[in-house]
Amino acid sequence: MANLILILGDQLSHRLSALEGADKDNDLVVMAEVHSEASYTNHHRKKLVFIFSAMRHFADALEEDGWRVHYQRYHPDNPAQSIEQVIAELAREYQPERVITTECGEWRLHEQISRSHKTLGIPVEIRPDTRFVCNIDEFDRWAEGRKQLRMEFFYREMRKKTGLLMTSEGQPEGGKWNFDTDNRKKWAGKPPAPAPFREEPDAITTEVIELVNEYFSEYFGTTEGFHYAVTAEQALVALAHFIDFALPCFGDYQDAMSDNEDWLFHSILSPYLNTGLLDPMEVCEEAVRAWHAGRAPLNAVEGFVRQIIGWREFVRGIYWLLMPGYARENRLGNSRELPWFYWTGDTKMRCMHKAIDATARNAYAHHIQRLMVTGNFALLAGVKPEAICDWYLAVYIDAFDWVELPNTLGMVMHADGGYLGSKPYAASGKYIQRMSDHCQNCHYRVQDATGDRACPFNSLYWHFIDRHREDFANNPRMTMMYRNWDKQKSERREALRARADWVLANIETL
Ligand code: FAD
Ligand code: DLZ
Repeated sequence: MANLILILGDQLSHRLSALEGADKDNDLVVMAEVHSEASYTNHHRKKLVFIFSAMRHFADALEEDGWRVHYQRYHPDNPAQSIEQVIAELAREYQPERVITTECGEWRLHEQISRSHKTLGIPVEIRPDTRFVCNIDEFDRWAEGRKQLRMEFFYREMRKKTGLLMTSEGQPEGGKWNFDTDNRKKWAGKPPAPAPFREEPDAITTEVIELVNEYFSEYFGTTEGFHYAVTAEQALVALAHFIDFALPCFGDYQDAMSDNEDWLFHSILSPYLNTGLLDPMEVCEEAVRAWHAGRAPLNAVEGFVRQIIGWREFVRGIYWLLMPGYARENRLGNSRELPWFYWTGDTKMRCMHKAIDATARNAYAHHIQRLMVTGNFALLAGVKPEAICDWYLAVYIDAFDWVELPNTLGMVMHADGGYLGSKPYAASGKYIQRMSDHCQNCHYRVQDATGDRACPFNSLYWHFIDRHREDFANNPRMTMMYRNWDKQKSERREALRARADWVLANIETL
């Protein structure tokens, strides 16, 4: 045999760089469901079902395409419990010339794979991941020498590079790079939000659901109602579903939240993009085609394209630029443990309950719930970055370290000092009231900041501003907040501090 080709659970693409130029007759593709990957965090059970089922479908597709595949199914008694052990066993058995793989999406595993040639005694070739628009070296070059890294400027480069939404004169379509100011409408039930795309479990997925129920019964969430796509063909139908039914309103209601709609007008494509079932360029090109055909407005299509070639690529660049030190950042000095209700949803704060409950049922919550509800609360309460990062890594079907960490540690927790935003996304209950209908059904009163029933976000917001004066008072984008805080009467400030202290001391009872 010539080579072992290692394909990881989030590398399910026939165009994967590790497969380029490979020899179907002599090389052996290796895929493995292993305990070490399934247990490094309290993965949502739907995430485990999704990954294992998509891996099994992909292995079958490779075999149909003529590849030789060694596939290890999960069992707690398998002798090889990690990727390294699986490769070591096969290397002993087949004596290949080398191992070929594609850059992986986690520093932890990247370290293991890059060191493995020492124990294996054969070369391990790690190829660039060409599924991204911007490769790691290109991002490093873009970042070099810049005082500040701002997504907006990076995004413009990616628009020019890809030609997406660019005129033939090299200008942005519609005369503007960014239509975000049009994208902040509250949603009041109309137009109705489309039902999400559903793929009913086939025999492979059903078998995996049984496996996860048997061996991962203690893990977060539920396998019930699993409806995600698990093949590239199904993911393309999910993309078409989004373009037809949700994209036209994606922009308008991008920041909205609802008490009774889990998905609103979001695409629910991140699981497929992150595992290779969909290609980011094909997704963006399909959205742009919809705009050309008059099926979706420019503010929606530009907003959607920006999330993918802007934010998604930017956070990956930041991750590989700053790891491994990045994961240890805690510039705001937080020390609080994660409140237990993040795992149970058992809280009287309606917005938090709704976001966590949707997360437990679906392994999904949309961006504004992640950023402005569960994230905002953790920021205001001063939760330790590593604790909240581990929660986000566990509970979402689309969570992989390269994308989860910068979003949580950077965008939400501002623990990196501001790569993902020039000011923290801290907000009081007023923001949640403006963008949702949660507050009208809440135990707490959003109009109050002090008193027993006052919305906890309100006093916590001022507590955050107050306790981080040294960190933010000189930030021009925060001047107004400090002015507002300082001009309140001292008795009012004391009452707000006292309420926040009570909230923090009794956080588990909220
Ligand atoms: P849509 O709203 O339909 O957006 C379209 C696509 O844009 C997404 O599928 C995604 O690929 C991309 N995108 C949008 N925003 C971002 C972003 N900030 N960073 C990277 N890509 C983005 N996204 C993940 O894919 N995995 C994660 O583990 C993850 N963790 C997050 C943690 C926190 C605290 C926050 C605030 C955001 C996180 N995000 C993560 C980003 C974003 O919330 C999800 O990509 C999005 O909610 C996925 O749902 P969707 O496909 O319906 O997205
Ligand atoms: C997330 C995950 C899980 C749950 N299980 C596996 C697995 O059994 N085998 C595998 O190859 N990959 C798995 N993954 C994905 C990896 O943990 C890791 O996040 C990515 O491969 C990083 O690129």
